[in-house]
Amino acid sequence: MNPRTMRRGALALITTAAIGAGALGAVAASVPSATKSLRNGASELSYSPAKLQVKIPAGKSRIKVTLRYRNTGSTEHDIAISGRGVSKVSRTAQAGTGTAVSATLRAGTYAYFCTIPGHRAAGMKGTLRVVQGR
Ligand SMILES: [Cu+2]
Repeated sequence: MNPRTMRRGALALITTAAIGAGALGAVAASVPSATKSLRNGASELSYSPAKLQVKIPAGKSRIKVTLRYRNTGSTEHDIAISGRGVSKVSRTAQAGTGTAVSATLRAGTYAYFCTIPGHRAAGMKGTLRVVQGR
C-alpha cells in the first residue's frame, strides 16, 4: 500500500469512528430495561432466586436492571447491587413490605445482597449475570 492510499484509509477510519460515536449517543438515549422480582428464600437470610440473569439486547451495550424485593421474612432487609464500579442500595423494607434498587449495567457478573449487618455473611446474597445478546 502506498503512503497516499494509507492516508485515505486513515481518514476513512476516523470518519467511521465519528459515525460510531454518534450511534453510541443514540444508544445512551434509549437504554433497555429489565425487572426481576425477589423474595426471601427458604431461610430468612436468603433471597429467592439466588441467581439471576438478564440479557442486553443485541446492538445495545447496557441495560437498566431493577431488582424488586418483597420482604416475606420477619425482620427488616434491603437489597444492594454491586460490581464493576456500580454500588446501589435500596431503602430498607420492613417485614411484609417491598423495596427496589435499579442500576444501569454492562455485561458482567454482579452481586446482590442485604446490607443489614451480618445478613450477607449469613447467606442473604445472590449473583446477577448480565450477558450480551447477539
Ligand atoms: Cu437482610
